[in-house]
Amino acid sequence: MSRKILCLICFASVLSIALASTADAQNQISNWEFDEPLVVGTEGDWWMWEDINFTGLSVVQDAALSGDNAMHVAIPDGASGSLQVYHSYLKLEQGVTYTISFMARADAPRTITVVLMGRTLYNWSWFWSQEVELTTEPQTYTFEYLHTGATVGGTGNFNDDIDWCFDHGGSDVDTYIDHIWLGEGPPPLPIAPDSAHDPSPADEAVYTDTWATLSWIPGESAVSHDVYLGESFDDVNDGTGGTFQGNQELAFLVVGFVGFPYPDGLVPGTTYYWRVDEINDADPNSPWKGMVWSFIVPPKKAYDPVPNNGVNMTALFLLKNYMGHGR
Ligand SMILES: [Ca+2]
Ligand SMILES: [Ca+2]
Repeated sequence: MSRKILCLICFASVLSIALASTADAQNQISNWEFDEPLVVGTEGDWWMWEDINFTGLSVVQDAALSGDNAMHVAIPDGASGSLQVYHSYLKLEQGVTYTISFMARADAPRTITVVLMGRTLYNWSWFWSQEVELTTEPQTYTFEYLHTGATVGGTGNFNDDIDWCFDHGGSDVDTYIDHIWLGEGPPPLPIAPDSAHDPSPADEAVYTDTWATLSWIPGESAVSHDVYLGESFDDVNDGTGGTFQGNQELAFLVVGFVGFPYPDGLVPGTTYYWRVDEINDADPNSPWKGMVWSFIVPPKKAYDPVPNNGVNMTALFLLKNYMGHGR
């Protein structure tokens, strides 16, 4: 394994973390929905061993997994060394069957290896491991493991405990992971996000037409949607500069067409930013502010001018229905 172990062992001496204490005591993974800030290293439960130029772990919205937040493992393009992301302070009791489950997707198909492992005191034992094929689609992976050996871990001491490891070595494809479960019995169902998600055009898409149907999957509790659109990230993020396009019940908005925002058409060479806040006045948590998404309409010369017929037909269909002009 990595030469950084010694360093981590040093860090470990300052740790004093009790095992999963409060909510979800049945699940040994803390912050397993990533709704709390992700603390990596000595102050938290998440760790990395890496020998590539790794940019880190973060919590992101919009991963379309469970709830509004998930963990993003961002790996620089071209990196191909070892990278292990892991959660420490676990315990495996003799005779217990554990359910091991998580949701994940990747920017492109790739393999990761999931391992329940021990370190120094347990002589680098792999108690359980499974190779998992991730795809671009969110999927839930669930396994069972009967721990027949002696009880291990659960000491709260970094060097004595058991780790859950996501081994990302050998590929630079980013992953998104969420809803991680190690418990006696299955995890609860994933949580539908309250924020708008799955934008179309996709975030940061190159969009070659001058009108578009902006659409999204509504949040679980949404009754209506506040839509913001403009050419400034900050204005859209802040809801300033005339970017508010109104509150609506439909989960799409036609733009770049007469009678809609940007009636003269989207302008080639422009990046457009948009955001959808989900609204339900009966829910005290409303509004659920959305991520700022963007798409770019490229300069005409640089791209094939043939329009995307699929997008056009969809837009036309929606527009006709929306305007009440029949089929
Ligand atoms: Ca989550
Ligand atoms: Ca990458």
